[in-house]
Amino acid sequence: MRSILLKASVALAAMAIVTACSSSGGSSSNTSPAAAGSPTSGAAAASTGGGGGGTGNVKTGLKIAVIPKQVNQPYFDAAFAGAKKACQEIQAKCDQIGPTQATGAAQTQFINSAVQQGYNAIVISAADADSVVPALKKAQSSGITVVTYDADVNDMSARSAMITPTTPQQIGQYQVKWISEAIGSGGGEIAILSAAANAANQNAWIKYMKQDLPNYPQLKLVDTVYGNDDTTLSTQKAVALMQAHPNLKGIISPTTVGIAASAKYIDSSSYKGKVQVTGLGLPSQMKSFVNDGTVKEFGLWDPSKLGYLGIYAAAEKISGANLASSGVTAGGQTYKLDGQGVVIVGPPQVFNKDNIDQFQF
Ligand code: RAM
Repeated sequence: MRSILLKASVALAAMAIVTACSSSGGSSSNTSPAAAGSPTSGAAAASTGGGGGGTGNVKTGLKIAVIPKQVNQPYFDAAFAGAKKACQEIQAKCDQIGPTQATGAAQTQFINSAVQQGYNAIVISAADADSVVPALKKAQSSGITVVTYDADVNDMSARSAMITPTTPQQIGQYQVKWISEAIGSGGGEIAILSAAANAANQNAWIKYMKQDLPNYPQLKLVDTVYGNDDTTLSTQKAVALMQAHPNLKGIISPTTVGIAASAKYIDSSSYKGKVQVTGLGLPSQMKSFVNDGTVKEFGLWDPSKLGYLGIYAAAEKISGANLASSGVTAGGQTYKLDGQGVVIVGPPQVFNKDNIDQFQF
């Protein structure tokens, strides 16, 4: 594993130092400003055993289904790489199964089939915060442990824990700050291009963006549209935004699919330099747009950590842990659950011209 220490100075968190890993699915260590739910080291080291894989406290031989919002999506493939690493460590069989369209209805079929196929656990990023709940509850009543990662369900009784990358408030506020910096002091109209209208993660971030916008009186939010994490639809929505709002100065897209689609379109259009784009993206997909100046700054986290912790949370629960009191122990760290069963992995990472080439995911 090759590690590179990178500094990202940001206004909201004084300094975040992230160790970026080049190996697929590698877990990276992370020192972050103290925050609720952030990892603590300690007893964890004893229980995550070394050597022959597996951990002292976790059953081996488990069968775990990882259900992303959609398959063939680089963000979720990166998350699954982390899941696979955890599964190797605990000697579990781990499969990524899921739909090509990010909808709750399509995911429900995969939840039901995971139940029929005898998986011990489902680790899921909910494409729709409500519609997958009945199937997840049915899975739980058949004895299957459910953990959400990346995007939660609205009914917390439908899962044992939720692995979230960073606090929704922080990630909402960062995105407003990035678009403000990209547009400059003159400000102007901005719009949001999101994923699905009922995606809990994007909706939480948008809520906090809206709460923060009064701190930027020079910015005016004129529209919020949904590209459903579909590249074609996201591109169409971005184009429609610019046509409907000729004075638009910026797009915030809090989804790796939407930001890449918007940046790609703007890069080769007359909007380049006129409409700024920021949000949440994968460095591997955004590199060329940052290096040619279409995108100045955006952010994310290491998706592999979500998969890695999701597997450990599920395996520890199955092995008898009370996650609410013990937390989730993975990679030599123990992560506490908050009152809603949510584990916060760490701070976001900001990407710009100075550092983007050094990230591999
Ligand atoms: C997309 C998905 C995912 C989200 C990222 C930022 O890949 O919507 O749920 O967390 O963007």
